Amino acid sequence: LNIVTVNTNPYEGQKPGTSGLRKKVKVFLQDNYTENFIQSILDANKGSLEGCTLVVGGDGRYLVKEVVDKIIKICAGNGVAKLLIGQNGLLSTPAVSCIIRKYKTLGGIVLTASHNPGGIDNDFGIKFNCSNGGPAPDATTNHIYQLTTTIQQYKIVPDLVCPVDDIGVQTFKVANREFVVEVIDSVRDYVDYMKEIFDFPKIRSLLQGSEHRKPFKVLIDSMSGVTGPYVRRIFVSELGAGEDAVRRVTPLQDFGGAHPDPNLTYAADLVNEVKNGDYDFGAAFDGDGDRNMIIGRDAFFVTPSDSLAVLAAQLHRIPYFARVGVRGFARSMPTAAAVDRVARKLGKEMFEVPTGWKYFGNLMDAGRLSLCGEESFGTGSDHIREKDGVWAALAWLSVLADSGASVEETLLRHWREFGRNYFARYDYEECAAEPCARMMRDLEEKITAPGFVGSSLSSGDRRYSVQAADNFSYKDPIDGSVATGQGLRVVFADGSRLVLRLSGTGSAGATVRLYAEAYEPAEAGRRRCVVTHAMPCSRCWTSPCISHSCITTPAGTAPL
Ligand code: VG1
Ligand code: CO
Repeated sequence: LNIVTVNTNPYEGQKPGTSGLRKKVKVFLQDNYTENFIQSILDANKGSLEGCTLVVGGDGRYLVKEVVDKIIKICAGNGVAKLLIGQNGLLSTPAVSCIIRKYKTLGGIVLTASHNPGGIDNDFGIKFNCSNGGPAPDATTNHIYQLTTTIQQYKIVPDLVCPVDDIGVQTFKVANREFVVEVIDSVRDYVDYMKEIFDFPKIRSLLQGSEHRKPFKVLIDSMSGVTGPYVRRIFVSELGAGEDAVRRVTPLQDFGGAHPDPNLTYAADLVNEVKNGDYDFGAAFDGDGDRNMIIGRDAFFVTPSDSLAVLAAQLHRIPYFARVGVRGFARSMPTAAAVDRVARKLGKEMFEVPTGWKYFGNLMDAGRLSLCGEESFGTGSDHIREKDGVWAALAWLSVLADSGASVEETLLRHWREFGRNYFARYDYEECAAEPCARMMRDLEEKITAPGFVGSSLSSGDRRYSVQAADNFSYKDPIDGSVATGQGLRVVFADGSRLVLRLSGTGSAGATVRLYAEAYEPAEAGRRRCVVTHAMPCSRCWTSPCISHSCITTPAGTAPL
């Protein structure tokens, strides 16, 4: 087979954002658009390509299979020795990370726009992960971007035919060199790893119940994303949960027309089923399987920031951590600071990084970080270098199996011990970019002007005095790299915060995110009704609470 060099011209705007290059499918369909970006990824790795192995897979959305085919042909044209590809092009984001690490490959290419809708009129994305299994750091993505601005040609083997429907090894001769494509079982390596991390028999007996204990009923929702086969293998085959314990476990190119984002809005179906049915636990995952939502009986909602804090406090219940020990904790800057209180109590190091999982990798590689999370339904640990939805659900089930408590009891106990960080996020999507940028500049000027720090703001009967305000910047403690302009934050004396930033994952226009956090110490409990609270109710996550009449108790919230 021959390598063909094709002349091309650069496209503007191929700059990876928070998590890879995300655009509308139709943008990727332009002549050479996708080829240019793939070639630029490979060029950024020039010098390491010869003899290397790369992992390739995606979340099953529209265009994944076509782009897998392009990647195969362009990798063959650039001296890559071997590709490990998930069957049918399917690999969850955490599975890619797991496989890169297990087989010590040079990296991987993940095809996903995560929780964004799929289909010809919606989104697609391409992300490069490095040899540690994590999303490429800023230096690498900037390098890739630079290359896209000057690209003149790409190399491809147009006649190479390599179907990915069946597991097995295919060998090709490309310009006198051997090129190997191994199509692998999408779930096996990941499931094997989960069985090392968690005590599956213990979770199984929780779910099945015993003479003395009712079965613990779960409902797991894959939202027609890539986790379907993983969920089926783990929850049905391994943990014996039964077919009625899982929903939407067939990956669909358009996610059934839904928005595969596991939160109270887009996973409302699951929330209602758990609320109206006899379930002790519900979980949902996003399109590519790295996000998770956890709810308890009666759809008791666990905020991602609380989920991180609870797991941090109870990591000893998970065999992996009992074995390897617990190092520090971390969260992204907008994530509520509940976990910080756990770190303080346990005497662990605590890191606050910019939004995006790529900022956790160095700390993990340096052995300083065990558990981290983001308010955007991301939770994970140093078992891999991506956030991991299915892992988070298994972590929760491990904690509950060991403690014997329900989800709600677990949260109430946590708040009783640490107090509670109320949290809300508002998203303003597809706004015009220029006025948003101007607003951010104006606001930055206001909050950094002399006199703002030390002033006070009020809401209801509360006064908040401004302790600090800035545009967040982060210096990586391991390699010293600096990320600036990561979001405006106003920090109040009692630890409450307001954060405003522009999203880096949107495929069109600008998205503004406003995050609000207010801390209530445990002893402040009985002071007032959650209905009139500025922050949302723990059960319905709306403010004011519309479906529950809540009062605060020293423990948190309880129905009237
Ligand atoms: C969003 C979230 C961020 C997350 C990122 C990727 O980014 O806020 O916490 O890491 O998505 O998640 P942004 O820049 O739009 O706020 V995923 O599951 O889309 O890979
Ligand atoms: Co995702």
